[in-house]
Order: sequence, then structure tokens, then C-alpha cells
Amino acid sequence: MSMFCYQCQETAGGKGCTVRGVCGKNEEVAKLQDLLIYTLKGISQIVVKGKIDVKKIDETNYEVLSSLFMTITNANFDEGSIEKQIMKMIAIRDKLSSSVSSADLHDAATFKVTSRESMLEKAASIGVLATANEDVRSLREMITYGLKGIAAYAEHAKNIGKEDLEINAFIYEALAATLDDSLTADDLVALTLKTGEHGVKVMALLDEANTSRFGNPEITEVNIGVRKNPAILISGHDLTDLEQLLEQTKGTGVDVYTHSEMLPAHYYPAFKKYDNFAGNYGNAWWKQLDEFVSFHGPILFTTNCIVPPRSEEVRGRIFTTGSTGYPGCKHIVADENGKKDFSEIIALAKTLPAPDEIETGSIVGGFAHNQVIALADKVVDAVKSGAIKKFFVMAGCDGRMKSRGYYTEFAEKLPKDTVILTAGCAKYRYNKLKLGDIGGIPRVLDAGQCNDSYSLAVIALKLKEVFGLDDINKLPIAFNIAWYEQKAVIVLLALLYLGVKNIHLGPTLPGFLSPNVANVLVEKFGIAGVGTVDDDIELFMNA
Ligand code: SF4
Ligand code: SF3
Repeated sequence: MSMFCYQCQETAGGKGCTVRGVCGKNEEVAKLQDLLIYTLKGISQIVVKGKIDVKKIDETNYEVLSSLFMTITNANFDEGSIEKQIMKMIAIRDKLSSSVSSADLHDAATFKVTSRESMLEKAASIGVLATANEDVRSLREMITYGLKGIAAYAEHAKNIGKEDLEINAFIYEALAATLDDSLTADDLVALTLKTGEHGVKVMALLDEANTSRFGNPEITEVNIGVRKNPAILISGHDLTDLEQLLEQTKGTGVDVYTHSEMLPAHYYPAFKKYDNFAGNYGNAWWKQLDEFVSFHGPILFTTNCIVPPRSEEVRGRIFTTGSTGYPGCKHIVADENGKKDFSEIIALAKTLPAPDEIETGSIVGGFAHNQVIALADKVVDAVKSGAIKKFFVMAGCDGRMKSRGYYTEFAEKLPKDTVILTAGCAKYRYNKLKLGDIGGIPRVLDAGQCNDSYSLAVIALKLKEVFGLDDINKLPIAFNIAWYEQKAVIVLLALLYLGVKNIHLGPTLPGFLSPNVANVLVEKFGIAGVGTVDDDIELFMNA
């Protein structure tokens, strides 16, 4: 076996990618990512054992977040930048370790590598399968994937100047715990829930960062057609990158369109003042292979999901920044003040044709907590009168598997007196269907990006309060979540921490769940997979 990765929903055969990732990740990238995570575990052990004050290691805190983010599915395919990051983290590690006796440290905190070759050799013995017990392995990995999601959201918040060092401290504690052979499966289950608790914290932090900087999302109609100007497509989740791009393209005659998870940026008041912020082009991440061809202009990736491009022509138009990377694509780094120079992208855009029209019309979104709570009276009345029978939280990710057609069919077949609450790129499976409204409340309410699943939890907690219930599970809300990458893992763990039961998770259950760990999730939390659309709707409506 040359590599092993089972962190995402599309893992080969539902069990693990062993030759090459279904995502396109090659053996070298997979191994280097394993080694990067291993190095972070070593750093974490040093921080925990050395009782190092996280307030005093700002650079380490940030670089740990970035490193975790680099290993999220579809974020970084560039061997060179992962290799550089490993060297950087080893240097940070060795500086920190002077305060701890090396006799107390794990190999992850002391190993040495000098070249790409020695890294690959080392990686062969420290990957996921190095943990022999499949239940311990399953829990260690679930915690690690949750931490990747936490890191991604914490990095976005930090880019806006907000941080909560308690979250960084928890990342060290949890990563160090994955090296600790004395912990039992029960200890690790408890740590998994604690990871969920920090998932709630980090999503709240990012929500606070985004809304304090860009305003509260509001109901917005987003154009999905095109204009006649040359244009740049921006994808991923980082709103500070978008803000800088809009500032730099202002008045240049170059339009900016969002792709996939950047769509919800249109809901923020701060971005409405840019006349060149033209609309959303296309659909969820996996459709980029065709959509980037017809877009014609440059594409800027601020985070995942990158799909390896089919042609050199498209590759030549892709730029990466932040934790993303792709071999042969220009990577834009921030200066010491966080400023990024996008002039090369703008200059390239001016030489290229305007996008081809692939759709026309508009879609509506912007139903984050503040907006929905402003409509609370209307929503509560609709529930009390029986006009709305049930809400369906269908947040999460989209993906390429045919079986995800389930979510489109599910949305279409849901009774007309139900409302879908969504967030994340899962929405593209049904956000362009004509599902109508209930007394002016659209039947699909999009809160935003995957991290805005936090908004859906806030809305649920508010409804619980309004209806005077003592348990979130007594609300007329069902959870039918679609997952793909590790941010969805932290969203799921956050919901479990909040006490949400009977979540259905699809289109398939994670390959990283061992049978025993899957049983714990079923018994303790009522987690289930998905069945047929008709059976599931009947089950949910009668629950
Ligand atoms: Fe396979 Fe997913 Fe890992 Fe890519 S991220 S190698 S598709 S399990
Ligand atoms: Fe999508 Fe990649 Fe997860 Fe942020 S962009 S939800 S998959």
C-alpha cells in the first residue's frame, strides 16, 4: 500500500484511498500531509507537556491552523508547499522543545528529516494505519478531522483579527491526546464531544468576526446570469480575500463573480457597494471542471475545493492563496500587514473574454440568524397555524457521487408545508428548484457557508426558547445532513455537542468510523444513514 487516506466521503470504495486519491491527491502529497499532521502532534505535545503559554506563541498558533487547513480535502495539491510547511513546522517545533526534556517526548516531537526523500520514508511509518486498534484509530482520526475544520474556521476569523486562544489551546490538547496510548476509547469519545464543543465556539467566533466586519447577512437576490465585461471568479470561503479583490478591481472594468461556497458573500451588506460584484457563476465545487472552461477569466481559490484541472489552459488561469495550492498555479501570499496584491490576476482578466452565459435569473439567500430572528414572529405564526409542519436542516457539502441526486429528489418530494434550512455547498442540489414559499417565507432558506450552520443552530435554539421547550429535539426540526470534507465533520460534532439527536448523515456514512465507533454514534446519538427518499420522508414526517 503506497498511501492511505479515508478522511472524506468520496474515499475509494467507502474504505480508503490507497493508490491515489479519488480527489486527485497523489501518493507523495498524501504522505507529506501525513507527516505534516504528525509534526503538529509533536508540537502539541511540547506545548502541553511544557505548559507553554499559548499567548506567547502567536506564530506557532497561526502556522498550526494553516498547516491543518492545508491538509483538508481539495485544499492543497502542491508537494512543494507542503514540504516547505513541514520544514517550517519542524523549525518551530525544535525551538519550542528546548523547554521540555526530550526523554518525555514522543517521536513526533523529536524526529529529524533533511530532504523530501527522508520525509517520504518517515511518512511511510507514521500514517493513519500506524494506530493498530481500529476503534482507537477511528476516534483519533475523527478528532483530527474535526480539528481540521476548527482550524479552517479559526484561520478565517484570525484573518479578520478575531481569535480565541482557548480554541488554539484545545487544538494542542486534542492533537497531543492522539499520541497518548494510555487513553481509552471512552476517553476519546469524551474528547470527540469536546471537539464538538470547540466547533460551536469557533463557528460563533467566525460568525462574530464576519458580521462585525461585513454586517449581518440579509435577504438578497443574487444574479446567476452574466454581464459583458471580462471577469474574475473567486471561490472558497475567505471573505477578507474577497474584500481585497473587490477593492482592487473597483473601477477597472473587471467584474467579480463568486463560485460555490463564495456565493453567500453576496448576502453581506459590506459587499453590496461594489458595482462590479456581478453575481454567482455556476454551482458546487465539483462542477468547476466544465464551469471554469466557459468562464474564460482567471479563478482565485481562497480555500478548498480545488479539482485538478483537465487542461493547461484552465490551469494557467488558476491562482491560489492562503492554505490552498496547486502545482503550476501562481500562489499569492500576503505581506506582513495581510495585504495581497491581485494585480496580476486583474491584468490577466483584461486580456480574456467575458464569461459565457450558462444560466439566467437569480437565487435568493441571506437567511442567517439575525435575518431569520427578525422574521421570528412570522415564522412562529406559520408554525402555530400549521402552515409550516416541519423544518429540515439540510446543511453540509455537495459532491460528485451520483447518489447525491437523493438530496434533489428529497427536496422536490418534501410536502409543501415544510421548509428547508441550508448552509454550505450542499444547497446547490436544490437551491435552483422552484419550491415556492409559505406565506412569503421561501421553502429553501440559505443561511450561508458551511460555517453558517452555526446560524441554523442559533435559529433552532431561539425557536426552542420561543416555544418554551426544554429539549431541542422536541422542535419540529429534522436533520438530514450531507457531508464531504472535514468541515462537515466539525459541523456534525458541533450538532452532537448541542444535543441534537437522530441526525441522518449521507450520502454514505464515513469510512473512518469503525463498526464499534459507528455503534456508539447510533446508540448514543441516534445517528443514521439515508435510505430511499420516499422511506426517509415518511420516517421524518411521522417522527
Ligand atoms: Fe481519498 Fe478523500 Fe483522502 Fe482524497 S481526501 S485521498 S478522495 S479519502
Ligand atoms: Fe463545500 Fe468543498 Fe464542504 Fe464549505 S466547498 S462546504 S465541500
